[in-house]
Amino acid sequence: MTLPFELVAQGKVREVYAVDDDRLLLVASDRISAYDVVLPTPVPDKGRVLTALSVWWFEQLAPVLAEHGAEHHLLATGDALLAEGVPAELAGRSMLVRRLEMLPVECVARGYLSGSGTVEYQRSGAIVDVELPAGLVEGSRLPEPVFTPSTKAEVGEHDEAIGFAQVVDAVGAERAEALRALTLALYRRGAEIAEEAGIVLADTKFEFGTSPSTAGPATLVLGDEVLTPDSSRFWPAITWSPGAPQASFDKQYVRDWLTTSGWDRVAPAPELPEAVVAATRERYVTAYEKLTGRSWS
Ligand code: Q0Z
Repeated sequence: MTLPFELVAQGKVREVYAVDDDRLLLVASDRISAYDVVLPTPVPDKGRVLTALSVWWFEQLAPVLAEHGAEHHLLATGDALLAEGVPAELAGRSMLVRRLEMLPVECVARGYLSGSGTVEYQRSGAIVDVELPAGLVEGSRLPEPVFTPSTKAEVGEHDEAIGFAQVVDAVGAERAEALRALTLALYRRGAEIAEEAGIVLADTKFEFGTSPSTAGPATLVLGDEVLTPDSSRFWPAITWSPGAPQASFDKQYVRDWLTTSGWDRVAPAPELPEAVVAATRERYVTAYEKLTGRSWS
């Protein structure tokens, strides 16, 4: 699909276009990645479901943002974008957002130990400068959610965990404190809502910016996508069992099939069978329906 806008950033599964000086269009595709590789088979409706989920979360999190004197970047989505020249085929998986000056840190919150957090913990008993109690295992719930920021890696690289002092160096002490407090407050509210829906929100990554147009002291603005399975770890609460890697809410069928396929995890990945695609699509729809209490269609 060619858009009447300039492409300004491209991720593995989504793109950013410039609409004008003040606004961007974030377009989510139906592409899916597994083991860091984009698969050749799209998952129908993934882009629309994740966009709808992000939009819903922006609404849910608005009170938390307001308590902290912060805002979000979402301006419009769906059919409202047709008037801006967004083609109908893309409107449902697009968000029109305020163009921000993005802060150069990934704001990660973890309520459970997993992945690179577990690796760091096993090595040092901490995640960089955040000390954790002894005896935790992959999948453990942490006594309190923790702020474990990371650098923004270049495409193809992995984000690297940084200490709070590096956040201070990057954005200043006052803003670093505000980012930590806001990240943890947003995570706590998100995890509470997810828990009520039978989903463990193990961890998530937020990106913040500041708005060049906001008058007075710079306001923190929540950007990017929020609390989707692509920016977070979602686990089914019913199978949560610390001590081994947890089943992924959305990608478990894909990972299981790729493992049994004998693929060596070096690109290119094989095409997914229809049944795996259908089951995975269903998982995205189920996550949307459980969280929002709305029917997908
Ligand atoms: C976010 C990203 C994606 C690749 C740019 N409101 C904003 N203002 C300025 N910049 C951004 C945003 Cl959201 C911005 N990214 C991350 C998103 C594909 C990279 F969809 N890049």
